[in-house]
Amino acid sequence: MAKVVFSGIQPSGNLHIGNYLGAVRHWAKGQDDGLNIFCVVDMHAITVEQDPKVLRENTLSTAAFLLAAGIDQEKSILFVQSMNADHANGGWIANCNISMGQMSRMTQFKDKSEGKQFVNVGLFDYPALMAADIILYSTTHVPIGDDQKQHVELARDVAERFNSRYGETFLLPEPVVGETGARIMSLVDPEKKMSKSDPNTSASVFLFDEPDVVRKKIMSAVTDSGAEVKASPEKPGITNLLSIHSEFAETSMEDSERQMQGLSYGDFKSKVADIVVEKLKPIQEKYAQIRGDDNKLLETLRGGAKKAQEISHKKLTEVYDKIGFVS
Ligand code: ATP
Ligand code: LTN
Repeated sequence: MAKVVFSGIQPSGNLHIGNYLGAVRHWAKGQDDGLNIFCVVDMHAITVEQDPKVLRENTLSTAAFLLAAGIDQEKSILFVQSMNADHANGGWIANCNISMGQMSRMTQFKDKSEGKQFVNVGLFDYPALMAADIILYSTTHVPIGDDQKQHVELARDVAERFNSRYGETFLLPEPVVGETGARIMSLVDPEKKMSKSDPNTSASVFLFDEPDVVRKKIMSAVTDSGAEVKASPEKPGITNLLSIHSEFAETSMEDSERQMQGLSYGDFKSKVADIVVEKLKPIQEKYAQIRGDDNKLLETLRGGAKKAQEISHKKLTEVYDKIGFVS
C-alpha cells in the first residue's frame, strides 16, 4: 500500500517555533517518502469568528511559511482547503455517516465552545470536514498533535461505516502523534505548551520575530532555582530551553547538556538565543522573498489545489456513484 501523508494547519498567522519543531520541520523532512499533502484549512478557521482581511493574510502567511520552512511544491502538494470544493462535498458525506452521539463525544468542541456566546454548528461539525480532508486522499498517515487524535479516530470510523454500507471505498488512516520532535513549552509557564492562542506574546517565539525580539524573549524566559544547566522534571524551564537548543542544533538532549555544562543560566540562554536566531534567519529570508510576490504564491497554491483535486475528485466520483447520486 502506497504511503500517503496528509496534514492540515489552521491559518492562524502566529506560527511559533513549537509548530515548526513539532510539526512543519518533520513534514518537510518526510517529503521523499510517499505522497505528502499539506493543506491550509481556512474552512476550519471560520468555525470561529474571522475578519475577512485577516483570514486572507493569515492564509497567505501560513502557506508562505510552510514553503519557507521547506515544503517543496515539486515533491509535495500544498494547497488551501477552500480552493478544492471536494472537501465541503466530502464533509457532507462524512456528516451523513456519523451519529449525533459520536460527534457529541468530541472533546475539542467542548473546550472550544466553553464560555462563548455564539457557537456555530460548524464548530460542532468540524471533525466531519476533517474526516473528509483525510479520507478523500486515501491517506495512510496523519501527523497531528495529541489533541487531534480523537478526530482522526472519527475519520477512521467514517471510512469504516461507509465501507460497510457501500462496499470497500476508503482506506483507514493512522494517526501519527508526536513520534518525532519535542513538545515545546511556553517561555513564561514551562508547564504549559507553547500555543498560538496564548494571549501572552512573550510565551512564544514566533517564526517572524526579529532577532532582538527572539533574544529578549529567550533571555527573559522563566528558569528554575539552582544554577546547573541540566534537564530534569524539577527544572521544566531549563529542560524546555535545552530541548529548543537540541531540536534546532539537531543533536540529542545529552549533547546539548554537555555543550552547556558549567555555563551560567544567562550565558546558556544567550547560546539558545544564538541558535534560534541563526536557524530562523534563512526561513525568514525565504518567507520575505515568497511574500514579495503574492500573485506567484497564489499561482503556486492554485497549482497545488489542481493536483489535490485530481486525486480527491476521483474518490468523490466513486463515492457519489456508490451512494446512488446520478451524474
Ligand atoms: P492552538 O493554540 O490553537 O492550540 P497550536 O499552536 O497548538 O494552536 P495547531 O494549529 O493546533 O497549533 O498545531 C499545528 C501543529 O503544530 C500540530 O501538528 C501540533 O502538534 C504542532 N504543535 C503545536 N504546538 C506545539 C508545541 N508547543 N510543541 C510541538 N508541537 C506543537
Ligand atoms: N484540526 C487540525 C487541523 C486539520 C487537520 C486536518 C490535521 C484540519 N484538517 C486533516 C490533519 C488532517 C488542527 O487544529 N491542528
